[in-house]
Amino acid sequence: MLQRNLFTKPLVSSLKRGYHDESFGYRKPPSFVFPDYNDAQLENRYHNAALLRYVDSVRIHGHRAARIDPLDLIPRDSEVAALNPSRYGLKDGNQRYNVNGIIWTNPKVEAQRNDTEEWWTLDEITRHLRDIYVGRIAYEYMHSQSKTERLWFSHLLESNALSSSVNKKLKQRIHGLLARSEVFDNFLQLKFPNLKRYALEGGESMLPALDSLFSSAARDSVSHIIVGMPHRGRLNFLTDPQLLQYSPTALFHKIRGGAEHPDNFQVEGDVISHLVSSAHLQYDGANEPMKVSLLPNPSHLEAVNAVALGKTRAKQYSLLKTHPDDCQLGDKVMCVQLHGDAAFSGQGVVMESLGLSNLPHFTSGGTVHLVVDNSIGYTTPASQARSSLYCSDIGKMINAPILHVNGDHPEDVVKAMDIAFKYRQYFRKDIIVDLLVYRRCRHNELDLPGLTSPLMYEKISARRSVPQMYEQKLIADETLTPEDIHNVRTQYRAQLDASLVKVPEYIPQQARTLEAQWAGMVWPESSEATRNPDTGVQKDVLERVGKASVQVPEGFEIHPKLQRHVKGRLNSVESGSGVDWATAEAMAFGTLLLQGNDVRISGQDVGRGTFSQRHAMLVDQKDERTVVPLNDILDAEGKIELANSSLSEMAVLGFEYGASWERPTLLPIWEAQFGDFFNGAQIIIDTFVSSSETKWLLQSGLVMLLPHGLDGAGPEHSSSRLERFLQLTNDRYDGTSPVSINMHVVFPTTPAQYFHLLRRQMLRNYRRPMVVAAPKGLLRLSAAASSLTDLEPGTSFQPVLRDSVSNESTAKRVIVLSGKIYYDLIKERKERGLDDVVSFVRLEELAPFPFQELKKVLETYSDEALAQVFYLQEEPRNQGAWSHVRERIDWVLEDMGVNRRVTFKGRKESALPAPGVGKLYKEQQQKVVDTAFEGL
Ligand SMILES: Cc1ncc(C[n+]2csc(CCOP(=O)(O)OP(=O)(O)O)c2C)c(N)n1
Ligand SMILES: [Mg+2]
Repeated sequence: MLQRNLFTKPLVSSLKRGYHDESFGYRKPPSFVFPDYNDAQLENRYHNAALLRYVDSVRIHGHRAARIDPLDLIPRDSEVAALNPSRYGLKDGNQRYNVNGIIWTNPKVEAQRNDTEEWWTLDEITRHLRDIYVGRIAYEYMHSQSKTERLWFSHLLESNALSSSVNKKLKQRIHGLLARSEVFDNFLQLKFPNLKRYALEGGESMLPALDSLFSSAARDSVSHIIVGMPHRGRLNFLTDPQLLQYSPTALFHKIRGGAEHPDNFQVEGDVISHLVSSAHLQYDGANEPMKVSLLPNPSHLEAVNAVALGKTRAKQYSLLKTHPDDCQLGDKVMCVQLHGDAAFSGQGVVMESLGLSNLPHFTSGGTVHLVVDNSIGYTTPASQARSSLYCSDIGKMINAPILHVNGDHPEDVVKAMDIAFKYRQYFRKDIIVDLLVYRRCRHNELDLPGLTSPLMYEKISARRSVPQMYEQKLIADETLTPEDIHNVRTQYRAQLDASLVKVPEYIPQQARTLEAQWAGMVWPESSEATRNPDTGVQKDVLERVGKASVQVPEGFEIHPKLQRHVKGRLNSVESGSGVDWATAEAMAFGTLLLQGNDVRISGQDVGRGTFSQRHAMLVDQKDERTVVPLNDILDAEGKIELANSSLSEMAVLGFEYGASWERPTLLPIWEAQFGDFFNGAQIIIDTFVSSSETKWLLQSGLVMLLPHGLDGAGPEHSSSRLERFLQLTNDRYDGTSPVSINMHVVFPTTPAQYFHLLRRQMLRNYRRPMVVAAPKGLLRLSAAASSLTDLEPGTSFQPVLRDSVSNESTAKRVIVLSGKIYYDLIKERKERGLDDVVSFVRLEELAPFPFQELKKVLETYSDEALAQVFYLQEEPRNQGAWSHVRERIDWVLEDMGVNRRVTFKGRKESALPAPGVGKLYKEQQQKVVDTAFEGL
C-alpha cells in the first residue's frame, strides 16, 4: 500500500524551506553573465560605429533574406536594404577593419576578450556574416532582452564554435530516417489508400531533427523526454525502428479496425493519429538509454502541450525527490513540443503555455519547440492563417530565440537542433525551431489540395522528394552508393510487408499503464478496488496538523487582520468545534502529507485563496518572506506546492492534468478563481479530464475546485455550470448497474465532507478525477462548520446527508437538494416554525448518483411525506443538477414502490446562470426559498 502511517513524527518548528525554493525542482539556473567588452574593444566599437551598425543589422535582419523556405512562398524582401554595407557608408570591399569587439572570431570567449587587434576586409566580413545569417538557417535572437543571451548567440554562431562537418555515420543515420519515412508513407498509401495518415511527405526532416535532439540530450545525461505532438508525421515517428519503435503490426491491426487495448478492458479507444508509444533509446556517447515518451493527445490542436509541461515538471519533481543531488532544473527531464504552423499561430493555449514557461511553479527547465511549418493549415494558406510574418512570432512574447531552417537540407536541420539544445541547456529556457517544409499530399490523403492552392501544389508536384534529394547528395559525396540506398529502402519495405502478414495473429499487449510508479493502483471495476477507505484521522493528529497549518514562526510578522483568522482556526482546533472549510482543508492536506503524499494546488491566488480563506502561505509584513506552515512547520514526508498561477485556465488546468499522470502519490488540484471561469479550460475537461481513461486507459486523480453558488454576484460569478459536468459523466441511470464512472461530481455542504473527499481521493487504490462545486459563502458560515469528531476514525464522506432535525416521522414533505441553499432553507424553516413538517435531504455526491444511499434515507419517511417529494435548486431550471437527478430520483422512488415522480422547485429557466440586477436576484432567491414551504 502506498500510504504510510507517519502520524507519529514529532512537530518541528524551525523554518527550513521558502516558497519558491528547490524543494519543488525550482532551482534557478545559474545566471550566466557573458563577459562584457573590454576597454580596447569598446574603443574600437566607437571608432568603427558604422561597421558595428552594419554587423548588428545583419544579425537583426538577416532572416528576412535567408533562403529558408523550400517553396519560396514566405514573403522575402527583394532587397533588404539593411544588409547592404553601403547604407552605413561602407563602400570599399577591400577596406580593412579591426573587428575586435565587433564580430566574434574565436570560439573561446576568454581568448576573445583580449586586446588583440584583428583586421578583416569589408568583403571578408560580409561573406562571414552572410554565410551565417543569410543561409539556410535564419536566426532571430536579437529581440532578447538579455544581453548575455544575445552575446552568447552571436558568439556561438560567428566564432566557429560549432562544428559544421557531419560525419559519415551521421549522414547514414539521417538518410535511414528519411528513406524509411518515405518508404513507410508509400507503403501505407499502397496498402491502405483510404486511410487518413497525415503523411510526413515533404516534412521528412522532422525525423532527423528529433533524432539529433534526442541524441544531444542523451549525451548530456537527460534521462527522460516527454513529447507532445499533433497528427503530422506522427505515424512515421511512432513506427520508425530507431525512434519510437511502435509495432507496425499493431498499427496495421488498428488500421483494419482492431483495438489498441486488450479486449478485457472496457475502453473505447482512440483514432490512429493519436496512438502512443515510449522507447528507451541508446545513443552513441550516452551513458544510459534515454526514455522518450509520446503523450496521447486529442484532436484539439495544441491542447496536449500544456499537459506535456505538467507531466514533465511532475516527473522532474519525482526525480528530485529520489535523486536530490542529481536533478537541477531541467537536468534529467526535458519537454519537447511539436506544432503545426497554423495551430501554433492560431490556438490561444500556445500563448498560455508559453506564458507558463518561466514561472517558478511551472517551469521545467526549457522546452524545445519544433514547428513543422508547411505554410498551410488544412486548406488555409499561411497568408490567411496569421497576422505575423512567421508562425513562430508568438515565441517572442517570452523572448524565445527562434531558428528558421530549410527542411530541404537535413544537415542544416540537425545543426539547428544542435544549437537549440545548446541554448536550452545553457539557459534552461524555451527555444523554437521553425522547420520550413511543404506538404506533398494534402492535409490528409483523401482530399484535393489543388482545389484551393493550385499554384502551391504545382510547385510541390514538380519537386523531387526530400529523401531523394538527400540521396543524390550522399551519392555525390560518396557517402552512399545507389546500391546502399536501394538496400535501405528494400529492407524496410520487406519489414513492413512481414509486419502486415502478421496482423491476423496479432493480439494487443497487456496494458502497461499501472506499472512503475503506478504499481499498487488497480482498475476501479476490479474486486480489489477500495471504494470507500476509512478517511477519518486520530484526534491528536488532527490537532497537530490543524495547529501547524497556521503556526506563525517566531519573528515572522503576519498582517494584523490575519491574526484573527489564525486565532479562529486555532480556537476551533482546540475546542474541537467550529472547524471551518479552510481548517478542514488544511487538515486533509496535512494528514495526506504525513502519509507520504504530495499535494499541488494551483490556480490564481491559491496561496491566500480567492476569498481570503486559505492562507496556506503566510507573508511577512516586513520583508515579504513567505512561509508555508504545512511544509515548514509540519515536517511531513510529503510537500504541498502552492502554485499561484498566471491568469490562465486552459494551460494551467492542462498542466495540472499532466502532473496527475505522473504518479498516484501526488494530489493535483486546480482551483478556478470562480467556478464560472472553468469554461476557458473546457477543451481540457472534454478531451482529457472526462475521457482519457476511456480513450487511453490513463487514470487521473485531478481535483477541480470550482467555487459555485448564487449569491448576487451576477451572471459570471455564480455558477460552475454543474449541468455540463454532469452531462460529461457516464453516470448510470439506474441503481442496479455497477458503479463505474469517468469522474466524480460532488457538492459538499460541510467542511468535514470536503475533508473526507480530499482524503478519499488519495486513500483509495485507484484514481478518478473529481469535480467539486466548492463553496464561497459557506467558507465562514458558522452553521456549516464541522467538529473534529466529524473527522475522526470511523467517519467518512456521506453521499447523502439526512436532515439535521430528526423529523422523519412527522415530516409531510421531503425536499431533496444540493449545496448551500440548504442553509437558507433551514433558517427559513425555523422562522416559519416548520421544523417538523418539511425535511431536507442533501445529495452531496451527484455523480455517481447515490441510488442506494438515497433510498435508505427516503425509506425512513412516511408515505404521506413521500407523496410530496421535490427536488429544489437555486440554479435556473435548465441548469444545475435537475436534469441529472430527475430520472435517477424517480428510479429510487419507483424502486421503493412509491407511486410518485419527483417535481421541480426553483428558478425558472434562464439564459443566464444568475441575474445581474441585485434587486431581481434577491426577489428570485427569496422566491426559491419560499417555494419550499408553499401550500403548508
Ligand atoms: C482546435 C482544432 N481546430 C480545428 C481542427 C481541425 N484541423 C485538423 S488539422 C488542421 C490544420 C492544422 O494545420 P497545421 O497546424 O498547420 O498542421 P499541418 O496539418 O499543416 O501539419 C485543422 C484545422 C483541430 N484538429 N483542432
Ligand atoms: Mg501546416
